[in-house]
Amino acid sequence: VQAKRRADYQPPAFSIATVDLHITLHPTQTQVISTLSVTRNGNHDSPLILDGDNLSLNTIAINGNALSDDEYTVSDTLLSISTHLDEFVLEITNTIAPEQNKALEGLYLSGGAYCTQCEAEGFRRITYFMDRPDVLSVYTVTVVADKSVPMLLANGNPVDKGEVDENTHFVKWHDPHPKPCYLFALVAGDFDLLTDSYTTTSGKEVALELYVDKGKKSQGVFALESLKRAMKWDEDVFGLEYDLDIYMIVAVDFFNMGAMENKGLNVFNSKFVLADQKSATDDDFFNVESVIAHEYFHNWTGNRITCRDWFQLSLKEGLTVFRDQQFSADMTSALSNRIKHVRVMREHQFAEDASAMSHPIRPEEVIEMNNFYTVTVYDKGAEVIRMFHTLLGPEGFRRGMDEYFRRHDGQAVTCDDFISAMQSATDLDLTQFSRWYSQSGTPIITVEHCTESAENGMFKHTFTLSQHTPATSDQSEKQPLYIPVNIEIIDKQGNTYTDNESLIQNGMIVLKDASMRFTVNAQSADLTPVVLGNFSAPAKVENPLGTDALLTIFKHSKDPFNRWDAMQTLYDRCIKQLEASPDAEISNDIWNGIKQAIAQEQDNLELLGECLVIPSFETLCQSRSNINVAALSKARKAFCDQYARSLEQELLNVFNNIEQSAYSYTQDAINKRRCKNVVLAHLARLPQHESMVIAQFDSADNMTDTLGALRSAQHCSSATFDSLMAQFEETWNHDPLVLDKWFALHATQNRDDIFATITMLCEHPQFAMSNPNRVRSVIGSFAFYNSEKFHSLDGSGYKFVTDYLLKLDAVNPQVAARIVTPLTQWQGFAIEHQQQMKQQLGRLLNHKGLSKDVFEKVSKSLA
Ligand code: B3K
Ligand code: ZN
Repeated sequence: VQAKRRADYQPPAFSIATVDLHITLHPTQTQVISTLSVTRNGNHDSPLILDGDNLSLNTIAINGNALSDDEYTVSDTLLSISTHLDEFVLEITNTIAPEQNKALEGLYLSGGAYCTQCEAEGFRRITYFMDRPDVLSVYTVTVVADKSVPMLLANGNPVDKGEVDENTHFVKWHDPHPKPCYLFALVAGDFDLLTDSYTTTSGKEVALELYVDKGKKSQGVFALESLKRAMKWDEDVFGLEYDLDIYMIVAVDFFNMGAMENKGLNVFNSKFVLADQKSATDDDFFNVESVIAHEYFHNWTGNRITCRDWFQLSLKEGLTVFRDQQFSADMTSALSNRIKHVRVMREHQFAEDASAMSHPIRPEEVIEMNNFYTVTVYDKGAEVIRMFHTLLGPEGFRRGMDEYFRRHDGQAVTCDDFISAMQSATDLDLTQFSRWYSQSGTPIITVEHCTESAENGMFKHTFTLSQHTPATSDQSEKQPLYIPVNIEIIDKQGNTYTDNESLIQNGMIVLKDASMRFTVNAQSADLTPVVLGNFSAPAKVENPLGTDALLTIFKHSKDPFNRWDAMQTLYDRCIKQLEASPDAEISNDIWNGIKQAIAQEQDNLELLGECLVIPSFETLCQSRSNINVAALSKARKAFCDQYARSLEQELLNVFNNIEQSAYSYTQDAINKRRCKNVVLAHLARLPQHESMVIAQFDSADNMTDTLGALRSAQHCSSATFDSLMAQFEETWNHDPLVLDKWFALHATQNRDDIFATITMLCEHPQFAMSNPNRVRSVIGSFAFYNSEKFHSLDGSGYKFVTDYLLKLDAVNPQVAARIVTPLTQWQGFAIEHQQQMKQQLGRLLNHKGLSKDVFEKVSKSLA
């Protein structure tokens, strides 16, 4: 297996101006006729090399003449054609079998419907082509099928339709915008259709069509409304309008990821389309809106301007994630969005950086591109875009974006092209900043603080900020980064200070050397520096603040995010204390501090709810090394138990003061439900409050509260949990998306018979290994979130997951490669864990026929 390197990029040897596809659908014998107009680029006599994967080639002709055997060679992965012509029409016919395609890449059947997934390199599983994002072509596609398949869709606008014969019909589509083949899509099936329309600012009318499984129409309404909000927002904030007459979204049940931004024809995992009050939680609604927006925003950042090569993936993904985050913040609330995204960074991205898969947001080396749709490329990529936004300000950022579109509309470009467009909009020199694209790893910012007394009862405070990025598996040398550090200096009364040198500007200081120093004069001997406020850069902070200082931040920081963050640090501290001495009791001072915090925020349920969340086990792992899982889980559990006992009265008050009202999906109602359910989960740890959990389960009129009760029941007696789960299953047996929640709750239970439980789940009539949503909800939830059982010291959890992955890999390598992640992240754990994890990784590596997806991650983690 050969890795590709970013440094080896060569421009394409040929261009393909137009692609004409004629596809006759059949489960095992789909026929593809592809007619390409090809032009040689420049002066060379290299053959035309096309990618192909799992295809059976039938015929090849150039300008109407069939090629003889010595004019081409064909292998498992390539078709090489020798010709001296500089311009010619190439016609290829081949056959594929969508029904046998369980990897869900290329053309496959989802339920009864045909659909495609081409990004990153799936088009080569449909026909021979230069399957790379810098070959842009205008597509005309004719879809032919039996009339039992009534709806035939492809990119662009429908231009013709009719009958082929009595039983067969066709629809012809034309997409005027040149695009790379990864944006090609075809869908054919029988759906329920929701229609709507949207008029752009400049007066263009766009038909909106949403295709869902029969009977699910009412669950598509919210997605369609979200789409219109996204279209409006992109016009208002970036001046970007939609550019075709029709925008289609299709929801399918079998899908490897969230959704796909194919030009004019998005294909979605039904999980990110279908939502109603009864079956979807507030989080589900949120996710639907943000994924709908994300794919829509790709129309400009991704489709109109695409990537030159796959190493540039963050060009479209980091930028589009940033755009969807800004949209969600505008639609819902900035604070809860920021907290949500920072949690993802700390829980998952930091873990990736600390693992053998560590890579810069623009990777240097790739074996299987699908492995690089990572939290680093996406979420850290978005944090890097956010820093541009912070440094340039909203107007500067907008100028940079405008320039980016002005320069590159219709092109396939690089991250450097983006940086250079941003550079044109600012006086700052972005040269050092651009290291964020090439350097991997999580920088650590350390804070030192010295206090001396000066004249007139004043004190001089000297602060030193330093940065260093620990070596990562892919890169041993690290250089200083250009880091915008949001900073607040406060005293116990809440007075704020700035530095004598005026290095702090608008609450921001730029740290670009290994370290920097500034001084503050104050009457107080006791100042608290709040460093990296609002997570102004994707970094860790080591700031040796006492619990007093953390509570001061909670009381006085202007930024609610920083108040939340101080609370998280405080909890982390307490848990560390319990790890060191398991029987210790957290001091009353701390409980009193938290009680005051609760009192202070009692009217701000949004912040209060978030502040009452204890950091997840996975987040705690990122500030620890040599982790003994049982000890850390025990400490976290002990803290949660003490928390519930010590704050029982306050928690009950919060719960009881939140008034119940009929369900509505508004920010205010969401905040209330969120806060109430966070509190309920704490109280559920006290046996006397089990009845509250049951009462909520019985009376809930929406999925958020039902699921909140079930999650809380995970802390109740197993009799209660089992009985609520059984009722839930009976109610929701017919709805696989809801059942996924039930699967996940079972799989994350810390119980001794967990493997028997999971085995049973896998035999559930609604479970199928071929369906990624089911596999993620059972096996994925177990591996990612059942830390105690996954990391059992006898190795049973690792072995269980490995046994499963060995089977799954043969069916769907992409999903297998996702779920193997926790196993490859052994670095932070104690040696006893590491040995067991590596043993299972070794079994994977030795497996005959292992996919290159899993091979890449496993071999790296054992290297
Ligand atoms: N661009 C797709 C992801 C494709 C993943 C390929 N394995 C969805 C998105 O990011 O919008
Ligand atoms: Zn995307």
